[in-house]
Amino acid sequence: MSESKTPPSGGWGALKATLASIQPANAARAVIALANANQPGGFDCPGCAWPDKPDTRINFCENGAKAINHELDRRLADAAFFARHTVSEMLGWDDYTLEQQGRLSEPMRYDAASDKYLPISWDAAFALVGEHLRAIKPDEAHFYTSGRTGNETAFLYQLFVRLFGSNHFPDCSNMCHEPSGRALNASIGVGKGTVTLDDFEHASAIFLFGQNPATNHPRMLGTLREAAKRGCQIVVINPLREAGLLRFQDPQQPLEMLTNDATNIASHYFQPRLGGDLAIAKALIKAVLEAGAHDEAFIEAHTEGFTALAEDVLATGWDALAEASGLAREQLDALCALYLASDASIFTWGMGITQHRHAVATIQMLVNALLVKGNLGKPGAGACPVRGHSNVQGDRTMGINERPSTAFLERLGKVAGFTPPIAHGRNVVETIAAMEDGRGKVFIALGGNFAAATPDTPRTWAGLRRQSLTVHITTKLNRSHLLPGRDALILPCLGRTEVDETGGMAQQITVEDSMSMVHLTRGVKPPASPHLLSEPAIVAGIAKATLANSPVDFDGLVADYDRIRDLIAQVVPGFQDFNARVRAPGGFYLGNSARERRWTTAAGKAQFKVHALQPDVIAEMQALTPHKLLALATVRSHDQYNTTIYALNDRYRGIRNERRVLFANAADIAAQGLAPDQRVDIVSVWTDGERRVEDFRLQPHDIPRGCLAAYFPETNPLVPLDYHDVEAMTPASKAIPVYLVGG
Ligand SMILES: Nc1nc2c(c(=O)[nH]1)N[C@H]1C(S)=C(S)[C@@H](COP(=O)(O)OP(=O)(O)OC[C@H]3O[C@@H](n4cnc5c(=O)[nH]c(N)nc54)[C@H](O)[C@@H]3O)O[C@H]1N2
Ligand SMILES: Nc1nc2c(c(=O)[nH]1)N[C@H]1C(S)=C(S)[C@@H](COP(=O)(O)OP(=O)(O)OC[C@H]3O[C@@H](n4cnc5c(=O)[nH]c(N)nc54)[C@H](O)[C@@H]3O)O[C@H]1N2
Ligand SMILES: [Mo]
Repeated sequence: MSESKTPPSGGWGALKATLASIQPANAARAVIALANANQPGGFDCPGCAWPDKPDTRINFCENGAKAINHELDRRLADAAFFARHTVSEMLGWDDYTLEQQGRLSEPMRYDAASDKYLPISWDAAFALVGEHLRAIKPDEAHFYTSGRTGNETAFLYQLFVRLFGSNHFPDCSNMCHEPSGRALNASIGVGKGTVTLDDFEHASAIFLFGQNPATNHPRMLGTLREAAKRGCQIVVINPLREAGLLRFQDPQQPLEMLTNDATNIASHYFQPRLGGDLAIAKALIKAVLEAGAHDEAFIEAHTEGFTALAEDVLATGWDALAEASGLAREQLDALCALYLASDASIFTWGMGITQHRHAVATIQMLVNALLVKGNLGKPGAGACPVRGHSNVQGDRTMGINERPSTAFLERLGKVAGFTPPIAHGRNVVETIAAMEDGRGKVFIALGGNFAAATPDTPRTWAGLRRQSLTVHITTKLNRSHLLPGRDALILPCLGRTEVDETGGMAQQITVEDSMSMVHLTRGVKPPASPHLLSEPAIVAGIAKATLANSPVDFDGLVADYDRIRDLIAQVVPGFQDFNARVRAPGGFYLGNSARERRWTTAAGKAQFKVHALQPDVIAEMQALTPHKLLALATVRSHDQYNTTIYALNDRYRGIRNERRVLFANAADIAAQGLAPDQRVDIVSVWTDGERRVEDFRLQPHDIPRGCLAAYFPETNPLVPLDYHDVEAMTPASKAIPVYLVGG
């Protein structure tokens, strides 16, 4: 599967790009910082949630280096900068330009009269938040969280919000792995992945569904490389042929670099249509059943619902499955044969699976496929949702959850001495609707870029502008800061790479990776500005200014984060002796009940879940328009971190210096009477009308007919707010029904 003309992923290209991401004036700081990335006594790379490999000297990748170097930015978006530019002017800049303005350096308050942000003291800023929050009902405020926030801040934040009286915790997970948590919890009793790095050393086949690790989790390629080298089958299921998954040169392997050698990663590559994965999972099950290869002893001892599943799957014809998957029958057979031949399989998945209308159903079908072969709770096998943000999993563990369990709330209330609200709160989609129709009045964001990351951009923007107060706790300028409510604050915080001396001592925080390892992280660089506060200090400041007679001593907690950890130890299961255990080298493993074949579902067994093949959204919407509809997936380029645009290239897909690119099958381009490189508008079709983005260049790509891909956030105006997973409400941004209009 080697495509020898294209350079491998990683390798010298990655090294060159790593060096290019360092600002020359910043070289010494950058090198020291990178040497501390994912090292004992250093900081956890803020890039992604892939676990650290113990005892590795260089434990970062090209894209982690970009994340670190952008945080170390020496430029400052300070008061003088804000004095020069109105908010309306900056709203006209692109995301790349906003990111280039450097680190936010002091608290700023929006002044509507001049349309500018003006400096404000920390005390006055906290008082302003307190004033606004005390003037409304708890139900009228929303508290967003992005997944960079460490465990201590997350815990403190949810404690404050629940003392205030709300469970309105929209978070980036709602747009990301929410369906994974939902699906896994119902199927196997735990909402997290069941594998550890060690399993990758014992699998006979690893199936990668809908993810692009060469860009989004480059250190995962090191793990896959090791597996490929010992003969493990690496099976990719992805409509786009992602060059980065074909061959990889490991920048952490000097010999491979010097000899310019590379390892083939994908041994097999299948290109279904967008959303074809539910049918694929059903096909895998059908093949196992027809071959009599199901693990009867496991099914009998550990599961419930097998008969119903088997009946449903056996009644579904092969042609229907091939048709729904978008794979030719022979290809589907070949894929099934690989699963049959493997005695220990790992399924990994990313946004290509979760951002669909039937994401929960698809994930549960993947879990069914693992269960029928007993591929859960044995070495080299299991489920591996590959998380995004470096602490997105930890934030959930800490209680950033709009649907908290009653057990969690009871413990929290008992330990902190109050009665937490029990009504479920709003997720991202519900929050946008509430802000738009006036139910929401105050919006507070702990990190992230709500205005750019969310669906249906004009509606989100209208909602933000309708707020009486918007607050962003943040490191760098982004779109969300430019959509102020009537009152608005930018509260700049320390980044993870920076020394935190809150309370006059060097503080550390903790994070949890995608495989449930919890460990310490400590900044090593001097802060970008002396006026920054740590995230916990900002949350405490807001809490004190808002809550009268709080039973919690927020000042005392932020004076020494060990005290926050002591509180966490009493509330969150698995964190007993937190302070002691997290100080062990490498931290500790939280464990996973399904991995031990303990099923914490209501029935005490793993659940087979039956789901029919789902009606095709594109066909459904076709009834509403005479134009020929195609399915559009919104994906990341190699040079972006979600809404942060580092540069305008997408090396592995051959794109340079542009972002308004639309990847399409050459035959579709021709069939539409269009030509490669022609500029087109993209129009999405939904029950409530059409949405449009303009001026995209058509780029022929190896992608099935009927499927398109383009980058987000530029395409977010196309995603209808109520087009989302039917259960988890994750925006379905991987299969938007669209037609093209030639320019
Ligand atoms: N450098 C960098 N690293 C990151 C991020 C970043 O933006 N930049 N973001 C972080 C975050 S928050 C996350 S969640 C992860 C995201 O990491 P990924 O899950 O890799 O995210 P995407 O770029 O959305 O890529 C999705 C992949 O799924 C494929 N795909 C799309 N639709 C389908 C489908 O229907 N079926 C199948 N089988 N495949 C499909 C696409 O072709 C693409 O290769 O990365 C994290 N790491
Ligand atoms: N169409 C489409 N939309 C998507 C996706 C998609 O695939 N397609 N992916 C979705 C996914 S998976 C996710 S996770 C979301 C991401 O949504 P978000 O998490 O909201 O977005 P990010 O771009 O990661 O946030 C970047 C901002 O975080 C702030 N920041 C960075 N570091 C820190 C820090 O240490 N502390 C604080 N307080 N702030 C910091 C900076 O100001 C930066 O501008 O987007 C979602 N949106
Ligand atoms: Mo994500």
